[in-house]
Amino acid sequence: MSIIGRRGIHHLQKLNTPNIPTVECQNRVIDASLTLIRESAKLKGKLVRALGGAVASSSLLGVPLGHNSSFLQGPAFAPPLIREAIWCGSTNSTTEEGKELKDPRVLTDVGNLPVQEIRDCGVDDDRLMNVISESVKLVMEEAPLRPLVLGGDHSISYPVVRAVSEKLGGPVDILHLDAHPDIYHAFEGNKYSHASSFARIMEGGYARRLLQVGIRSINYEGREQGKRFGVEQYEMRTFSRDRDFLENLKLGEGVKGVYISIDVDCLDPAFAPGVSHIEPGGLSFRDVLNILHNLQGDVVAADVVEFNPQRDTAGGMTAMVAAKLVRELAAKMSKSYNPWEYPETPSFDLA
Ligand SMILES: [Mn+2]
Repeated sequence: MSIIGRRGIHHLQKLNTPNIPTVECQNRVIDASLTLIRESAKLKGKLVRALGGAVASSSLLGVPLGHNSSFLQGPAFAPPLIREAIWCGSTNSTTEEGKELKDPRVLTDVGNLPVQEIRDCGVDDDRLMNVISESVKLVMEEAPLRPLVLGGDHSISYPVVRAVSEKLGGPVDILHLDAHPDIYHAFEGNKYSHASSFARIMEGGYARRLLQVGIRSINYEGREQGKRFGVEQYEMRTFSRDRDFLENLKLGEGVKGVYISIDVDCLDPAFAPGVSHIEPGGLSFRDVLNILHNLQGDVVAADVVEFNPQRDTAGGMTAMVAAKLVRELAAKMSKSYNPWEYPETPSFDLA
């Protein structure tokens, strides 16, 4: 038998043996995944810098991860549906305060981190979380790009915030909109659970202030953990009293900026039924926009998580809701030197 023939048989025998991924295999897939994000971020960074005038520019990074959910894993499928809804022809591409999303200086997209492929070669969550952090840093390397991360379940906020804080060299203030505080020490034994991400963030010292808004599913441990970490928890049952304060927030002064994490279930399920954890009594969409629009602070990064397309209405209502949150966040994050360079965007602010 020829050498080629023997190799062929050997190869087939290998395929027939149980597939035990090696560290070598994992390294290759992780390298390739990060190369994908690095090159994409370089391209978008070059484009934005070539157009000129932007000091901060939002860039989408999809992290399709759903396995750290305690209930349903559908959020892994969210990023492509959010993107589709952002550009849905039923609405125009201008944000409420007048920024043009088709301008790459406002919004670009570096694509998805291939989470499934990384997990398929046996990478565990200790390493996967590091890879997510690395991908966020690669986007931040390409100034003026700032990461606007599409989840995924809420477990991704830990590696994302960690990366932002490490890259900027200090803590940030976090505005966290959610029905849940996600601050269990661990949930069902999983320290990376989507119900524990803010415990990891606070332990790591990545946040100076953590404001949780929209909370209406919180137990004894959630309140105790909140006190332990000095979290400012604004519960829905007192929202009418807190509204004026929350609609006039000023954050991020004296630290590296503001991080905004939006769990779509902060909204009342009447506005956003496509979530894993339906919790009545939430914020209206306009409440959330008022909080975002009026917030004073330098938003250095953000995420929109927990949209579950498998629970959405047939018309994709929650996809549109998640997309509008992303659009308005993109407008909030992007800033320009020269407002007059954006003819379609008269209200570009320098804040
Ligand atoms: Mn939640």
